[in-house]
Amino acid sequence: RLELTLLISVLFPPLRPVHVDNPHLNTLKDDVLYHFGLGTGTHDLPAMFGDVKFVCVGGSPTRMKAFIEYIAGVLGMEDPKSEYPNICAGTDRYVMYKIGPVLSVNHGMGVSSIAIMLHELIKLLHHARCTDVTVIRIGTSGGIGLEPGTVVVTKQPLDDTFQPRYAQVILGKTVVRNTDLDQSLAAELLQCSKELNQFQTVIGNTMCTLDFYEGQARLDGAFCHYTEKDKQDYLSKVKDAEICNIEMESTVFAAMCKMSGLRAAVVCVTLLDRLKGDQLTSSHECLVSYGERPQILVGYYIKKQLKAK
Ligand code: R2B
Ligand code: URA
Repeated sequence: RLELTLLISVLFPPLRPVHVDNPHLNTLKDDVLYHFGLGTGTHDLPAMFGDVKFVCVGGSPTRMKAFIEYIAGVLGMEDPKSEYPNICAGTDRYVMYKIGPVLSVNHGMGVSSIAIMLHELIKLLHHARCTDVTVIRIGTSGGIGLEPGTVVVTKQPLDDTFQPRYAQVILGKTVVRNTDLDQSLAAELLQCSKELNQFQTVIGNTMCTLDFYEGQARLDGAFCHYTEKDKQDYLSKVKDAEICNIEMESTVFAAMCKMSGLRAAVVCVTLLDRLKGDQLTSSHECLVSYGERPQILVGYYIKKQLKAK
């Protein structure tokens, strides 16, 4: 009997819903997703989004539009008119595109911007009754001792004191949340990069900061009250913490995906080596082509997953 139960659970794994954990939502007649320009009273969310299985998020609106066009090609689902309407056209805060089971959303820069987007994204997926959703952040970052253009799959997001946590003040008290990501998903992405064999990919810790300049030990902001040596000492500690790259969203991204039961990963390309400098001096074309690497890796992963079904 036990064997039969096991067999059934392997053949028909239970569907994983998207959790919201907020009793107050039940008291709302309609839920307005203000920054998306969507809502349960105005849009049929299950019809619009019920089939979503992969959500890719990234900072820039242009990159997330380019991603949906790229993924349409990878999956052979190009629109003959090549038109991919922005689902969030009713607002200019975020953009959202969909092709088949793939949703592409931008999140702006920094933890506060991505947190607002994720509250509404998680509610959207919940209202749409989506199941078994994987969310991947495809982004850019500063590398630590890596050749620019290297892709980093995050093992553990750390805060700027190298702790695996996301701390937020709620009702005047600091609430600390865990930043664990899905390790099997990270391993699958690394395996995909080996199969692709197009660019260097590593797995390592990612440090998330609140600022691009002083928060990332840069010497080129409007203010800087430390020396070059102070900066190098700090970056040596960053390296000792096995941090491969620095960006600005991974901790809250991991924390919120974990709380809602979403399988999540962070895949960021490094645009420069922070041990060698602060300014982004590579050409625009070079930076754009680096920015395509996480898209290529995640596109390959999604195609592989859909083929296996
Ligand atoms: C990476 O790049 C942006 C800053 O330039 C920020 O959103 C991040 O995490
Ligand atoms: N994004 C960051 O947050 N830091 C960098 O150095 C580059 C991109």
